[in-house]
Amino acid sequence: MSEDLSTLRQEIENTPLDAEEAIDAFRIRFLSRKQGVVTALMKRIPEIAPEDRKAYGQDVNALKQRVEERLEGAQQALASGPSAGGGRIDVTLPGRPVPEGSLHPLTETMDLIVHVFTSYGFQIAEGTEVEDDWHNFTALNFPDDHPARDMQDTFFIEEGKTLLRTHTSPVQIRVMKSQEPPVRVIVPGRVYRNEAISYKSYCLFHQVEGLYVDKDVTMADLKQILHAFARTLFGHDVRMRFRPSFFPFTEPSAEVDIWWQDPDLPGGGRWLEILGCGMVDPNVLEAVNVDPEVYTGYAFGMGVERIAMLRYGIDDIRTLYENDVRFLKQFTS
Ligand code: 2U9
Repeated sequence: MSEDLSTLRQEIENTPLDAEEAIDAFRIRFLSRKQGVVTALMKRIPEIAPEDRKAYGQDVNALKQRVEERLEGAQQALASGPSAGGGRIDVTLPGRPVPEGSLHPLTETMDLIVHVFTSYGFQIAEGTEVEDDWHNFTALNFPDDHPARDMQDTFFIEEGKTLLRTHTSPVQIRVMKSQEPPVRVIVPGRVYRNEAISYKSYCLFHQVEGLYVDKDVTMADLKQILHAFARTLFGHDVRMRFRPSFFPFTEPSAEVDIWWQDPDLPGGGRWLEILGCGMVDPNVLEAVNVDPEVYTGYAFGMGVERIAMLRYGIDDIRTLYENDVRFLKQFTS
């Protein structure tokens, strides 16, 4: 008698006990004094190593108890259920647990960010991860000697020609080339940067960028939409500030910080950067044949990892890429 206890446990749980014959067969198989499975397992006790004997005995007892519970439940169901029809279900049994999966924290965060903007009328646009230099840099007003164009910062497939996109902005360039304003798109996707790997940076990450180009789009529109976004992600009372900054593709440019309350910090908290934004630089509009005298636009961009790390209190970006189930299980909703 060498049947593995967990196989037996499964058999005990899964055997249908919906008829007299099935119940009898089940009782004989497990509890018969002479050749029952439980008796055989008990007889094995002397062969078990002394240090394992106690645990083994407890396991066998638990197994026996489960057999008895199932028999009792099945008999009750048979006695109380309708006699016609044959198939009876023991509704007194606890349900079998179904292992539950969950969304990766990055997927969950990305979906939430995209949802905020689609609910304001943004269309989702996506593109390829391999791009050319013109769409990734030139059209976005990067000067020829900008450090991002360096091999140190960008993964080139063919130097100066094809590359792994360093941001999702080339997608907006392609959208603007293919459709007249108004353009209102949100662009989620994976991007690559040739950076030293550490707790705060990885060679790939995810961005969500947005672009709105139309007549009379102003910085006030940008502030309104980003405030709505911050409220959804960080709570209705979120405090935010716009801090002047610089990007080649926007003018003026700003970085947005939120107030992170933490009683352990001097001052009760600190400002944390969550995204960058600005009004689309006229040079960028010209590159895609949109007249900057007629149209204006705002744009913003954020790193999804950064937002997910803030929301969940994750302190090392690499944990988002290791797929350690013990880490991921914490995000089961
Ligand atoms: C077009 C025109 C303008 C997208 C923008 C940012 C500001 C920004 C960073 C946030 C953290 C990149 O992931 S990060 O390192 N992004 O600060 N991105 S404005 O501007 C555009 C995009 C497309 C045609």
